[in-house]
Parts: sequence; structure tokens; C-alpha cells
Amino acid sequence: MSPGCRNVRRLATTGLALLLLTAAGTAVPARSAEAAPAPLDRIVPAPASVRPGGEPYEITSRTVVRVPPGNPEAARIGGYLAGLLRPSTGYRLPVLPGGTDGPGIRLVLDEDTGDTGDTGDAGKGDEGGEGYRLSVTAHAVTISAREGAGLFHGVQTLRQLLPARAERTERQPGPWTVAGGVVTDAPRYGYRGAMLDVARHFFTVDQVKRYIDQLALYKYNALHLHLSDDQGWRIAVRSWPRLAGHGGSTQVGGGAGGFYSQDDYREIVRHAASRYLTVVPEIDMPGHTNAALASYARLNCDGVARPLYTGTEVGFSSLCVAKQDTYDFVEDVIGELAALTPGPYLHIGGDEAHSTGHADYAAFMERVQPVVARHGKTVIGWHQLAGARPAPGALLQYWGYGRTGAAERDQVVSAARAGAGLILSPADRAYLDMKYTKDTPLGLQWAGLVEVRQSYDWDPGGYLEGAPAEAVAGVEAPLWTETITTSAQLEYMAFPRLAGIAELGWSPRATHDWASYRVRLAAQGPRWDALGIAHYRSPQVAWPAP
Ligand code: TNX
Repeated sequence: MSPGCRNVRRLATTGLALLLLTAAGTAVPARSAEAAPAPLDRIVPAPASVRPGGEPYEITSRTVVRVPPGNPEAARIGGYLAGLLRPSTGYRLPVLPGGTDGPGIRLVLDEDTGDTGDTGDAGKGDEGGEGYRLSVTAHAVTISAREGAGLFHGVQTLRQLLPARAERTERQPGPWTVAGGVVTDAPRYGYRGAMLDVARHFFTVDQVKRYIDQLALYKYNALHLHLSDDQGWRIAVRSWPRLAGHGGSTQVGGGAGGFYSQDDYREIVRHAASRYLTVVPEIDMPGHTNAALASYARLNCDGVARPLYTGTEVGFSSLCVAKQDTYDFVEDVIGELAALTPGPYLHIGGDEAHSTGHADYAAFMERVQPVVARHGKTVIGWHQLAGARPAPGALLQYWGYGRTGAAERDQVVSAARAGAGLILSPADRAYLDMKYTKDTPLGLQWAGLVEVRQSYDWDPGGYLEGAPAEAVAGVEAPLWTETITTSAQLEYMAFPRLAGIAELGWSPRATHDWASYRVRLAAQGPRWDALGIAHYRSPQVAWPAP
């Protein structure tokens, strides 16, 4: 063998083969450019701990997925993984129960996994069973977890360790190599949400499912659906049929709008559950209610139905706090929604109630919060709920930012000190509808311009000065849709910022580092391309050439 030839051999194993071979004009390799596996820590959100080393594992035509026998949930997760990889690899990847000592990709349920011990501020002891351990040797990839949620998150990690082309739906060249070593991982926070405003513009069940699949890739575990607002009512309520039938018949700009039947909603809940996300439904009250006030005259203090509204002003509508009809409505709507929703939370809005006097607002919330509790759910409200008396156990979703007044902030801090939980969605960081730069064609900018670094570089644990760190339940990235009408548009606003908020919710504080994040984030670009996810190619990130 000539020295030159040996040289090519050696380089082939380091992943430069394609480049050199084609530059030399000698051959077109059957294997792709990225022969070297991605480093074990090149994932988003950053894992709690990584110990690289040992031989890599290669997925081949003989690879099988092994799952614990007699466990339909693990079998389903195995099937999900195989289903992701079959189209691009072209391999059969059968899912086999048992034989978890054998070679292959192995899913293992194990009581002792999940407590990473070294995540420092994880603090919550992985109550949700979301932790996992991923171990890679030449023999096998083993994902172990205490519960299905952990296995599922481990599968997302494995996905990101494979080349981006693994996400494509047409057959791609190999190799499919995963770096050797061990990842031990568990979330910092138990609540990691994304909100979709389906009220300002309606999004179909399929569009919502697509977003759920995208959230799963970054280990989100909650989908908050903003189901009602001035411009539209999006969920069928049997006892008040005009809410959806009339209130759902338009949207911002005057389009046809739409609503989810109860079966549609169940399907969203089911799909979310299959991706280990819980659905948090929101009915915004007492403001943001024009669609309801247009549907039923008796909800108005003057007994006159309001016209439907298709503009983008806020703060002009209010339920009639003095009327019993209002509480009949609340009882029925919350009752039906609670019955449809397996998750623990029900969001009652409470923001921007500028047309409801303070005393009325407080009185309204005094009556409504117990209804939620009676139907077995925990209240979430926008942080203005701190201006009333948050029910025991309630979570306040903080959407303030630099310009939020001290009095308003102090009220939230006091409520947190008194036991309310916090979900952090600071508008100048976590709002996915804010423009990235002044040239962003979509979105708003009332909270400022939110570039990728601005969105990532803050700490949920210390954001609200004076609030106890234990009060922080997690983070949420809201996407309001006044300016957004298509999936491509919502993806463009969400990506890349969605990935950064996911990391703030999942990764230990000690891993927080813009320099490392931007490298890991850059590696997501080709993955989004492969998945057909529109995104903003921020100049703050050194994306690989398309
Ligand atoms: C404020 S944030 C709102 C929404 C708007 C959003 C636009 C919050 C609780 N209320 O009604 O859609 O700003 O960014």
C-alpha cells in the first residue's frame, strides 16, 4: 500500500474522507462526509453530565431495538425510535422484547436511574421520572430510565448524537455512528413549557401536532394552548355551543378562524402525551373575552352582544363580574375542559384586564379559582393574578421584563414568598413573538428586540430578585400569533429561541455558557433543515454551510 493510500484510510476514520477523495478526484464514497461521530456533549439542552470514552457504536442493517418484555410503553418508545430511523437508514430495525444483554439499541427500565446526583441545582429529585442514562459501547447503546418519560428523553439525546441526515425521510448514506461514553441526565425544572396562541390565528390539529413533535426534540414537557381571546374561541363547549360556533368563526385580519371539537382536543392531548408533554389549556378571563361576549348577550352587563373582533388591540373586553350568568359560564367551561384534560393544570389567564376594576378583578378571581380546584386542577394564571389572592398551590406565569414597574414585580415576589409557584416567561427573553432584529418581517417589538443570545443569556433561578429559588417551577416560551398565520412562520419565530429556553429549563445552571451553547446550537441547523423546520439564521451563530 502506498503511503498516500494509507493516508486516505486514516483520514476516512476521522470524517474527512469525502472532502479529500473528491478533491483528489479519485472516488465517490458510499459513506458520507461525517464519518466521525458527533461529540457526546453536542446536544441541546446540555446534559447534566457527560463522560466520553470507549468505542463508538455503529447502527447497521443488523441492529435491533431491544425493549423490556411485557411493557407496552417501552415497546412503543422503541417503535417510535425505530420509526424515526428506518426511512433515513433504510434498515429494518426490528423492535424485540427481551434479550437486553444482547447487542443493539436497548431500552431499560431501572428503578435506580434518573437521580444523577451531580446536577447540583436539579433539586427536585427528578420527580417526573424524566432522567435517563445513555451509555454507548461498541456492543450497544443502552438507554436506562426509571420511567417512560426518561426513556423518551434519552431517545431524543440519541437522535441528536446521530448525523442530521438521520432526520430525513428518504434513504441516506451511512455511517450511523454514535460516540462512546456515558451521558447521565435529568432536568433542572419540572415545568418546561411552550405556549401556542391558537386564538389570534387558528392552527389546525395537524399543525399543533407538528409543533408538539418539535418541542419533544428539546425535552419540553408542557404545551400551553391559549384557547380563547378577543378574536376567537377555539374549543367546543357542549353547554355553550355558540362559543365555538360563533366565537370561533373568525380571527385576526378577518379570516375564517376555526375551533377544535372535543375529539380534536382529545387527539391533541393524546399526541402530546405520546411525546411526554402535558397539555395546559387556557381560557383567558375576565379580560380577553370579546369572542365569548359576542357569542352570548347575557355575558355582557348591558345584555347586548358585542360584535366579533378581528383587530389586535388588547384590554377592552371584560366578563360581567356582577352577574350570576358569568359564574354559570365559568363553571360549565372549566368543568368541560377539566374533564377533557388529564394534566394537572388549568390556566385562567387574568392578564391585561384593563376594563375590569381592581376590586371586581379580585372578586372574580376569588370565585373562579375554587371552581378550578373543585374540578381537580391546579390554577395557573398570568402574573397579574398576584394582584388578587392566588389560590394555594397556584402558579404565576411571569411575563414582565426590564420595564415592568417595581410595584408589579414586588407583588409577584411577595406572592412567591407566600407560596405561589413561578413560571418564568420574561417577555424580553422568552417571548417567541418578539422580533429578532428590526428587520424581522414578522412579530412585535413592545418588549424589545430579542436576538438569540438575549433569549438564552439569563437565569430562571435568579431572574426575579427576592423570589425564593424554590418557588421557580420552570420556564415557558409563549408564541403569540397576532402576526403569524402559517407553520413556517411560527417555526421561523420559534427556532432557534425555543431551543435556548428548553436549555434554561432542563440544564443545570453550571452548564450555562453562551460560547458552548452557540456551538451546540449551530449543530441543530442542519437537523432543522433535514426536518423541514424553517428557522432564523442568526448571525450570532456560526451555522454550518447549508
Ligand atoms: C401581551 S403576554 C399579551 C398578549 C399579546 C402579547 C403580544 C400576555 C399575558 N398578554 O395578549 O398577544 O402581549 O406580544
